[in-house]
Amino acid sequence: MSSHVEEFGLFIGGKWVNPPGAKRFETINPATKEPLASFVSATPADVDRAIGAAAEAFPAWKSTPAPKRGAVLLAAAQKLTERKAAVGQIVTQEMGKVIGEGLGDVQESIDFIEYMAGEGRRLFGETVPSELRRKFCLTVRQPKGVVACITPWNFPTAIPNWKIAAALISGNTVVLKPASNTALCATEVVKVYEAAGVPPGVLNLVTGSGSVVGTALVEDPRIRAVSFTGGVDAGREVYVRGARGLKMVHLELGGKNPVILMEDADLPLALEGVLFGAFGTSGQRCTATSRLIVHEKVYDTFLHMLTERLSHFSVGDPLDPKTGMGPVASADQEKKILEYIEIGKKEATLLTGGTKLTGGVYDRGYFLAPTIFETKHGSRISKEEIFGPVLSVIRVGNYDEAVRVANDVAYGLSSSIYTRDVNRAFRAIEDLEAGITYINAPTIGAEVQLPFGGVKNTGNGGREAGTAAIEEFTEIKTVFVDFSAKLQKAQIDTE
Ligand code: UN1
Repeated sequence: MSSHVEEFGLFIGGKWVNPPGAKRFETINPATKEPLASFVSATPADVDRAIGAAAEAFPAWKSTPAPKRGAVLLAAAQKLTERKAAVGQIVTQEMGKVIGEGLGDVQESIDFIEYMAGEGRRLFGETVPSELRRKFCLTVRQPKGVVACITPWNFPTAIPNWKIAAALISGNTVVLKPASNTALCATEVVKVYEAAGVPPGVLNLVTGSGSVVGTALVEDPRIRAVSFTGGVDAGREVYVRGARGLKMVHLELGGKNPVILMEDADLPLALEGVLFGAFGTSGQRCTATSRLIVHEKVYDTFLHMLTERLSHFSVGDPLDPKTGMGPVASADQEKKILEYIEIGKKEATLLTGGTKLTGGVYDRGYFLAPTIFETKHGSRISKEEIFGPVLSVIRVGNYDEAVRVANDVAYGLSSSIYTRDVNRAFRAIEDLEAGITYINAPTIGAEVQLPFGGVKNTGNGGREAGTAAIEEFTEIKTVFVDFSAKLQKAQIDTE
């Protein structure tokens, strides 16, 4: 392991700490395989300290007026705005998404933190009439306590911020466990909150493996809620472990998101959308367009347009603003995607791509060609989440078949239809089994002020972002105020 990279510690109780003798790991730039920075592999004892710090900080943070908590968040949004260019570059260097998307990741963080800062002056409850006289009924929101946020590498600043900002505005204290391969992005995020004046212990960072750090967090009785974004297998494990402790577990898992292209679609518009949806972030979004379901009347024309356009699609240095697609995020990702490509070659027809790119800059990083397969619905590549730049194209004869194919997968995060027929567009909103439906736009690009999440194996029924984020991180307290000065009995005093 090289020793020339900067070494970062854990953030516990408002201090950066380097536990003596700690094991360390490095993150690397997937475009060059150069090491970027070094981090602590936290132990269960470190996790214990971080949860202890969060528990200690909880009462004071809970009793801080929500608008004051909002002011701290607004300061964090401002600090991150000042650092947008630098952090965007770190996102691109550590995760590999092209620089426009790296900056977009940071902007999505800023947008959400600002949005949640405003929630500090809302956090609405309800007032509800009583069945009795001189009795007042209302609900108030209270924080859950110490919450664990376990976050993935594909949106290495945005997803941690979706969770942190919503948890903090609601009055919880947080222990963040980010994906190991984007630990520098997470460290940058935490530094922004530190600079904004978040009190010690309110936000803590523990880096290290899911099996050690994640497990210790999920199993600790002081953790009242776990918010997890990642793969289905890890999510199921978190859910089961959390269930034993009767914790609220919020899961955001996979997707196999379809774009349906009808015979009346605006094809040039759809072409741009499908390319962005399928190959943006090298296909490594939960919302990525991984299936293209095309009406037979426009099938040949559109496939020709797609393959022609891809022949001059630029893959390369993600820091170059002209690059269309960067590397995939890691050696593990590359291996898994190449395995799926081999499966695809056996069960489907490869239209374009299907290889690791070699020569020049490609030899230094994890670069794959944007890949398109023509396949029958039901093949593994048409149903399993690949999380890479691999698009499965499926031919259908009519709208009903398109919807049947779209819905016949285990996931239901995002979905899209391109059509000029307004009736059909509204039918699709009703018919598509997904948490998100786009009309005449690809499956990616959700905005922070709306709920985000999905149905079926995409999650367990919750939503992030929008005001739904507040639901995720608060308990509702129901309050009855009887000002009649006598005992009134609900359901019994009936006149
Ligand atoms: C994800 O891939 O987990 O809608 C999040 C989008 C982004 C967020 C994606 N705003 O594509």
